[in-house]
Amino acid sequence: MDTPITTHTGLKTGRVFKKTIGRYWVRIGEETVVCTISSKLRKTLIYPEADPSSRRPTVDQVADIQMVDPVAVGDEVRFRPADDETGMIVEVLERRNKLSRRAVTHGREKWEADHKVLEQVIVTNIDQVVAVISARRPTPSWRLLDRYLADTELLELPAVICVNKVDLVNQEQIESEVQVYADIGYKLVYTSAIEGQGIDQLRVILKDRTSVLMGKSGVGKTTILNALEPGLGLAVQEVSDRVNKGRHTTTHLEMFPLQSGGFVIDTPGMREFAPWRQQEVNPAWLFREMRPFIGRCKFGTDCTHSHEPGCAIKEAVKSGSISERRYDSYLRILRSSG
Ligand SMILES: Nc1nc2c(ncn2[C@@H]2O[C@H](COP(=O)(O)OP(=O)(O)O)[C@@H](O)[C@H]2O)c(=O)[nH]1
Ligand SMILES: [Mg+2]
Ligand SMILES: [Zn+2]
Repeated sequence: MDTPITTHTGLKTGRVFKKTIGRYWVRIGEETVVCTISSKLRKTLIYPEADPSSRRPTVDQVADIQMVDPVAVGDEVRFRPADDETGMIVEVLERRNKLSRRAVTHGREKWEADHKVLEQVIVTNIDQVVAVISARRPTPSWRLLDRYLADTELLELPAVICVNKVDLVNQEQIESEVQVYADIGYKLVYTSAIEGQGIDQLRVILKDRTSVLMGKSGVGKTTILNALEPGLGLAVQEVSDRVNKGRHTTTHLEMFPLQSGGFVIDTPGMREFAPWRQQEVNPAWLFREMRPFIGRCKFGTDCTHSHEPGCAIKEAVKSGSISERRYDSYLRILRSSG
């Protein structure tokens, strides 16, 4: 990212919103420029952790370029425009954040051992996560929602919970079920993608931001996008069909520009994307209502809040100030990250 560029004259800055192997669609204002990347950028960034003197790229490594592509969807890039709506990316600007997962290695153990674990960047420079659940059909999976929220806390991003299909339920009832999330400070929006309720409110939330939609299949993400902007959901559907067939799946995720400004990214098939370096974070920190209690247990910061005596978090669960359902989700995440 700190590659010095000889001259910035004639360079433009835009946002990568879509890519295939070796081609990048860059949005600049209302325009789209299809770019390649400079070989210098490619060489600089493919092996970021490697000691440059210790190895030379082999054919095998080059074949895996798409896994460690230096340019990700969401990146702000500087490119040199040609005169025919194409260009060449010469620099990736510093990323504000990124949604990553551990890369699939396709059984190339030797390669993996050489490089330790590879990070597969899915999308960068995100402003918020919209966790979509449906009030019914399918009934809400609180555990999954809590996982999305924990993943979002890991990214230090704001999360909005979108409760869709409210036309199928008594709204008071679903509101009381999700009240716990409002109590701990998450923003909630109730929508019916079919009847149009809440869609204007959601549009305001998405405007001028880069939003990642998370939610299991069937909750209505595609329908919501269609309600926001006719045709958008359709485009997303095509991408997810492609994604489900592809081998290097998630690298092909696409950000969709919204007419009112901003981008939205659907994440089909990403129920558990095993966020990068989750193990280094104290899982209790990812449950925002637990934060005030961290360090107050008998065993201080060594407490895992699971079996230890004198645990401030378990006491808070007992007294009702932390929801049992949330605590249960915490235990699951604790065990899976152990
Ligand atoms: N009743 C009702 N059905 C909805 C609503 N939103 C989506 N659906 C239906 O739920 C099903 C799944 O929707 P889809 O958008 O494909 O979900 P996705 O997998 O999250 O993209 C479809 O049959 C939709 O018509 C809604 O607000 N109310
Ligand atoms: Mg869909
Ligand atoms: Zn504890």
